[in-house]
Amino acid sequence: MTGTVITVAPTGAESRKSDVPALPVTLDELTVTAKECEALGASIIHLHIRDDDARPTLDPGRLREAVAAVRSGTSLIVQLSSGGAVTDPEDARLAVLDAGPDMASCTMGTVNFGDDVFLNRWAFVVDLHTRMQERNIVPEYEIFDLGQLTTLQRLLGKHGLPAGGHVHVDLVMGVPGGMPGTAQALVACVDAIRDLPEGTTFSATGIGRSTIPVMLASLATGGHLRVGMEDTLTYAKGRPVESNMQLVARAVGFAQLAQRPPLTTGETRALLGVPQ
Ligand code: KMH
Ligand code: ZN
Repeated sequence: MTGTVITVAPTGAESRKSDVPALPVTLDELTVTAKECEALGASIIHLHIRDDDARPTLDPGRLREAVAAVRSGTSLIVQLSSGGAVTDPEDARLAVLDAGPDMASCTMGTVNFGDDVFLNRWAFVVDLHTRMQERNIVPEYEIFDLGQLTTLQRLLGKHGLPAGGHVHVDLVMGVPGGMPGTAQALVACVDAIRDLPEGTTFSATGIGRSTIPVMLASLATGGHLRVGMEDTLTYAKGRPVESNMQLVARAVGFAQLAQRPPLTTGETRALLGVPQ
C-alpha cells in the first residue's frame, strides 16, 4: 500500500465568515493556510474562493490570482472547485478551467444538497470532462452517492480516460441528500470502484460528524484523505475547529498510525498523473 494523499479543502462555499471567523477567505488567509498545510503534510489544495464581502465567487480574475498565489508560496497541487456554490450557473463553472489549475473537481451527478440542489446534468458533466481533457487538467471525480460511480464508468466508457490517464475519485460522504458517511457505505463504494479502470485511486471525506469514521474507513481500505473546513467545523463534541491546520495535523497523525504516511506533492503528482 502506498502512503496517503492528503487534500485540504480549506474554505468551501457553504459557510459564512461571520459564523465561522477562522474560515480562510482572503488571499492572505488562503496563502498562509496553504503554506502551513503543506508543511504539515497536505499535497493537494481544493480551492473555493470568496469576494471582498467573503461571499463565494467564481470571478475569473480572482481565481487566477488565487492559483498564482498558492503556486508562488507552495508546491501544492492546485485543484479548483468547478462545483462552486449551488447557485452558480454552468457557464461560470466551466470558465473556472480558464484559471489554469493542475486539477479541477468534476461531479458525477445531481444530488440534493441540504435544502438545495447541486445540479450536474449529464450534458454538463460531459462538457466539463471534455474541456479538461483538451486542456490537460486532471479531474478529481466527486462522488456524492453510489450511483455516481456507475455514471463515471459510463463517462469513461463513452468519452475516454482523463488527462494524465489516471482515474482518481473523491467520495464526499454525509451530505444531507447524498450517501451516508459510514464505513458500510464506503465499502460499497470501494466495491464499485473495482469496476473502474485498474489502478483507480480514491480519497474520502465525511461531512460533519462523519468526518472521523470516514477517515478511518478510508485509511483501512487503501483510500486517501480529504480534510478541511469546507467539510468539518467541529473538531470534537463542543469544540469548534480552530484552523485547517488542526484538521490536517489530525489526518497526518491518523495516516501515520495506519503506517501510510503523507505523500509529498511530487509523489502525489506521480500517483495521480498530474504533470510535475
Ligand atoms: N459547494 C458544493 C455545491 C466541488 O467543489 O466540486 C459543491 C462542491 C463540490 O463543493
Ligand atoms: Zn468543494
